[in-house]
This record gives sequence, structure tokens and C-alpha cells, in this order.
Amino acid sequence: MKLYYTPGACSLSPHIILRETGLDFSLIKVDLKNKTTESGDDFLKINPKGQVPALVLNNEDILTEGPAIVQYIADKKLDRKLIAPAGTLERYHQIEWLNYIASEIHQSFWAFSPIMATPESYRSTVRNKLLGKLTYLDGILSKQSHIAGDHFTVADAYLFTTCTWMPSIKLDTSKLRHLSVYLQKIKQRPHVHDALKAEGII
Ligand SMILES: N[C@@H](CCC(=O)N[C@@H](CS)C(=O)NCC(=O)O)C(=O)O
Repeated sequence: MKLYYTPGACSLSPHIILRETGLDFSLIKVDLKNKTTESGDDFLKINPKGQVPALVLNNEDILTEGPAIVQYIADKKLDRKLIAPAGTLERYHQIEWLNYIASEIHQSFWAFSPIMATPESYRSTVRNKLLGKLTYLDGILSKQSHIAGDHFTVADAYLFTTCTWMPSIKLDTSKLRHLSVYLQKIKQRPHVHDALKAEGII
């Protein structure tokens, strides 16, 4: 499989999951501004939406959208328990988290993208709303070790990825103690560390 990624972008989440499964994969870096790959190819031919992540499967089919990609990868190695088997209630709760992170956390960061030129007044509103959502997550993490329960899943890889962007938007997260301990714990997982290193983030 080939993962199209941009260092530090949301493609970090499937990158982590690929490493956690131990499956064979290669990485292709994408310049999101120019929509080209590291070898100068047109990325829009891979994903016409112009966004990472995109995963080229072994049968050459192409899968996009982070939440779909991580489920596909994790399903290949169910014994790693990165996702619960399809059809179980646990699986639907994990999808519930993936959707929450995608629509409520990930999307909040768009207001701070340099290409958006969002007015500061709006950014300030988004910052406050996001802080409220992260406070909710902090409460969940005061009661359980991982966001979807008692062990690491695809939802943790995604949440961790989005939380790496917090410092760049000047969010005061000093009161979010449980979230902070949780993020440190996720960062110390060997495969997470390797993914961050491979992307040149640490
Ligand atoms: N709905 C997509 C969103 C992916 C996304 O937001 N990708 C960002 C990087 S984190 C991107 O490629 N942005 C460049 C652009 O939209 O032009 C998903 O969940 O995979």
C-alpha cells in the first residue's frame, strides 16, 4: 500500500495505524500548495479533492477520507485491536468517535489555516468552541485511559494527530490535565514515535 501524506497533516493518523498494524507500506510526500508529489507528479490524479490522506491499495484502488482509511487498515489486522470487528456495538462507538473528531475537532482547525485568511474575531469564537470540546474530551479521559475505552484504537491516532496542531493556534490548554497526560502517553508509543520521526516532526 502507498500512503500519500504531508508532514504533520491529518495523514499522520493513518500513518500511525499502518505502523501499528505492521503491514507493508510506502510513503509518498505531497506538496499541498502545489498539489504535486515529491517526484513532481500531479496529486490531483490520485485524489481529485486535492487532500491528504490518500491510500493506494494493493489492487491499485484508491481510498480517501481519513476515517475510512484507518478502518480499512485496522480491519486488515483485527488481532491488534485497533478497531473492533464490524457489526459490533464497540465498532459503532469507535466510528462515533472518528466522526466526532473529524467534524468537531479536525474541522475547527480550518479557521486557522493560512489559506483561509479568517478574521481574528471569528478565530477567537472558534478557539473558545474548540476549548469547550477539548474540555469535554478531558472529562472523558479522566475516567478512561483512551478515548474509546481502555486500549489504543484508530480514534486515538486521529485525536492525537489533531491535538498536535493545538500549539499552532495559541489555545490555552493548561487546564486540560487529563488530555495532556494522555497525549504524552500516546506520543511515547513506539509506532507513534516512529511515525513522527519519519515525517520529520521530531
Ligand atoms: N475530509 C478529509 C479532510 C482531509 C484534510 O482536511 N486534509 C488536509 C490536511 S489535514 C488537506 O489536505 N488540506 C489541503 C486542502 O484542502 O487543500 C479527510 O477526512 O480525510
